[in-house]
Amino acid sequence: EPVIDLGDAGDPDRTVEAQREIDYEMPADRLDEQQPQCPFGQAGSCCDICYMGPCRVSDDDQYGDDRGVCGATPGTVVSRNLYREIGAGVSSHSHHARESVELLAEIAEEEAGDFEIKDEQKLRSIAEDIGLEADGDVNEVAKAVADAAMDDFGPGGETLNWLERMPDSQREVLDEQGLLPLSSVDQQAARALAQTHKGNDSDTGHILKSALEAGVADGYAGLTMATDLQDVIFGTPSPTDATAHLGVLEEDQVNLAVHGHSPQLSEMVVKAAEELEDEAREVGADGINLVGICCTGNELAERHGIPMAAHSLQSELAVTTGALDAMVVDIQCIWPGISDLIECHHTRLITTVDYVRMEEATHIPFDEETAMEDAKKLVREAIEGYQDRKRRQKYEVNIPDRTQEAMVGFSDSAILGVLESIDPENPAQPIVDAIQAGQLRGIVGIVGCPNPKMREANMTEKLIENLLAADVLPVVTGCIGHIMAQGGYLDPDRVDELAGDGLQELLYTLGDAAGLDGPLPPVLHMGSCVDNSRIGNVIRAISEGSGIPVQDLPVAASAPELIAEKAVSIGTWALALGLPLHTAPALRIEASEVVTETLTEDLKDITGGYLIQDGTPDGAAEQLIDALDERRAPLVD
Ligand code: BF8
Repeated sequence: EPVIDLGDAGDPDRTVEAQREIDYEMPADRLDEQQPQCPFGQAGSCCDICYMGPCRVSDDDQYGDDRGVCGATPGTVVSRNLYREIGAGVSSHSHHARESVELLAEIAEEEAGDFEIKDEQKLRSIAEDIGLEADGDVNEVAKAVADAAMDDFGPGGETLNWLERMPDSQREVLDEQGLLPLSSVDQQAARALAQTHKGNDSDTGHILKSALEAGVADGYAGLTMATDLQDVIFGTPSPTDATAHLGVLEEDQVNLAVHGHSPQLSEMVVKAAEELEDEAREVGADGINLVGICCTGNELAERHGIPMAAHSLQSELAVTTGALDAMVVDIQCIWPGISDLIECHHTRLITTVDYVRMEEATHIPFDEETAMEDAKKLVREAIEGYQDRKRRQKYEVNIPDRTQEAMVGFSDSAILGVLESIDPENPAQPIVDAIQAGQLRGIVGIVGCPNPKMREANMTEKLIENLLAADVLPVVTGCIGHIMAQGGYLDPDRVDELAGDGLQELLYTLGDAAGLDGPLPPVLHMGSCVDNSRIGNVIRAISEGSGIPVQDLPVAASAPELIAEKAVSIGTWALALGLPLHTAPALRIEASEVVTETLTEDLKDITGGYLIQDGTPDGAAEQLIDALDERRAPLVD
């Protein structure tokens, strides 16, 4: 009997239940131990930015008094807390983007011998889009693009160069509203801390305005820049098949998981694993089984069809299988709990980035100049880990018998390519036609994380089933991509069962145009969390191709199992882009009536976007569908 009982393919996700059933302390156990969680924190009313506090400041007596010791109002405290979350998100994403910028600059100078430019066409189209010379020597174009990108981290011009990647109509809206971000994304991130320091900005509206600007900066000098340059260097994904769930681990192979977010590292590990296959065989393994966890899993699946072993909430479960010989991590979403498990498992945990260390991990720096050499060290750790496992036979190997096939890799260019094959003149037209014909009620980008608070109720799956039945097309990224893959929602064979009649017709038409033997899958996997930019690019193409401003399109966003500060900044970008945004759990704004009113109502007249909070799949689906219907009605009349 497997210790980790994840049920059979097609069953609801049992991640949380399975965690409770095994002996090690898991996220689900720790969540239980944390109950009841602090209501002041959840309402956003806790202010701990100075040592006269912590204060509890709220419009509602239940969550605190009406002023902090310094006189801060609930609006000040709540907006400041929110802005700090967004600041952390923009810092993370822009830092991620910057690594790709530096790598592209090195490639252009021929100083990164293990890397090359894979998608020259994309490089040239980005150059053209941001107003650079797009013809000529590829290295010169790459250098100009890298310089323009790096400019977005320095003093720069009036605003970010990467804002050219934004839909025109919405950039104008933001410009009119004075909501364009600062010219340096680093400055934008630093300002989130400076502005919210004790005794600086206490004007709630002004703080929220800055928070929105930070969200825009994240969307372009974070997400979009990262995806853009990653595609240039590693190739732009196209639809491909991948297998998901922990059952992808193989008892008789060297199991190596790459976990984090940087394709720089994972792509080099792919090559190193291929090269060292013989070394693995020499020690008796049947080969090297490279698998991906969380967003790295999405990146590797969309470009190579590499198995998607686990989302971030399952990363500890992956270790407890006893089959994982090494887990190599880079940045973001690496749960510290993994470190505890390493003490009693043979798995080698290896950190690679200077600012991400873990107590039980070995640190092997990954450097772009010595990339292949470093990647080989990482793979050899896994091979040694495998030998430990076979030598000691101390821990039982329990690989859950659960895998699921998935079609992944619907990049923006793949989707637009399919639409272009239907209407070469205007790829937006087939979508507008489908909306007007009632086949398509709208599109919802469902993004983000697997939160144990919502996971047990299968929040994402149920929300998505509701949307599909109502002819709404869900497009997904991040760990939601894993949830969908594991649940069989990325399987074209399930279109008839899951999608409403109109959406079925559309998916068959699109599948035909894509040259598939059947429909597109009911849910489109668009990549990692930075690949939310792909959703932004599709929205831009539809808006500019149809002449319909973004805020009038039946398009919305949802983070149904929000965890990370990064997800909050992505959501803020969606609000600035003019989209209705749903989150669950609710953003921490309840303690301030002004902030709640601004984000759920007033923002409609500023950016066109607004916030929807609902913790139930039925309620969330209903509100999202209402939001889409409201936008669709004028287009259909
Ligand atoms: O950036 S979905 S848990 S892995 S934050 Fe993290 Fe959330 Fe997963 Fe990717 Ni995104």
